[in-house]
Amino acid sequence: MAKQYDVLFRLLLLGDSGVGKTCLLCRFTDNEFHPSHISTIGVDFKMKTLVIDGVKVRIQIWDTAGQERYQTITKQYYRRAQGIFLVYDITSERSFQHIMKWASDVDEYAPDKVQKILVGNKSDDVDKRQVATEQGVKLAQNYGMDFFETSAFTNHNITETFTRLAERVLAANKKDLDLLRMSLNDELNLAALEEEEGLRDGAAGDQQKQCWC
Ligand SMILES: Nc1nc2c(ncn2[C@@H]2O[C@H](COP(=O)(O)OP(=O)(O)OP(=O)(O)O)[C@@H](O)[C@H]2O)c(=O)[nH]1
Ligand SMILES: [Mg+2]
Repeated sequence: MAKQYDVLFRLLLLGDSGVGKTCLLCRFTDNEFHPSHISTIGVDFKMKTLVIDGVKVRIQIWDTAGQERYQTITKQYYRRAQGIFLVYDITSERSFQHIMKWASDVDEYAPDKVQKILVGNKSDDVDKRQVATEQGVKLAQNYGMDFFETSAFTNHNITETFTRLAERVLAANKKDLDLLRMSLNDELNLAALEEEEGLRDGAAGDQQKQCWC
């Protein structure tokens, strides 16, 4: 099977319900925007490949539910994340205050090496702004994170934000890249094997399985 990427990273979108996590992801992967809010249930993911410094980076972006009742499920995904978007809504002071809570959950459940980025979404909605850009800048500085204000609606800073986090993750994992490549190969080999077995089983149809021993 031809290798279509060099490395695979898992990124996680976190933040209160309604801040625009799903819209950010849809804009980034499909260049679409949905004006209605349909709360995400549990978790879902989308994939995209970026080329960073000549490395083909496949990113699997997990979109989580901001609603509290799903957070037990969400926390199970922290452990496997290499990068995390902490998203608030610039028109919601409350969602900004809650970033502290999300960040402390990340400290508790995610690997130490996880890379984080702060995102203030809905930058287009200037009339309803409750969180000044400087507040975002300051919070990000306190946490040692990069910071972007974005708009899934106008496509402002979307590619920049996703690319920056992927770059950070790649840099943080540079030393382990060979190991990751190996595990990726394992995954691909396993997938190819499963595919092959599936085909073989399919081809066998109703025939009785033969013993190879
Ligand atoms: N003006 C504006 N509205 C946005 C933007 N991003 C999202 N929205 C709107 O905000 C609402 C919530 O967006 P979602 O992406 O569903 O929010 P979410 O964070 O995924 O919410 P949960 O799945 O419940 O956690 C929707 O009505 C979107 O249309 C943006 O950049 N600008
Ligand atoms: Mg959602």
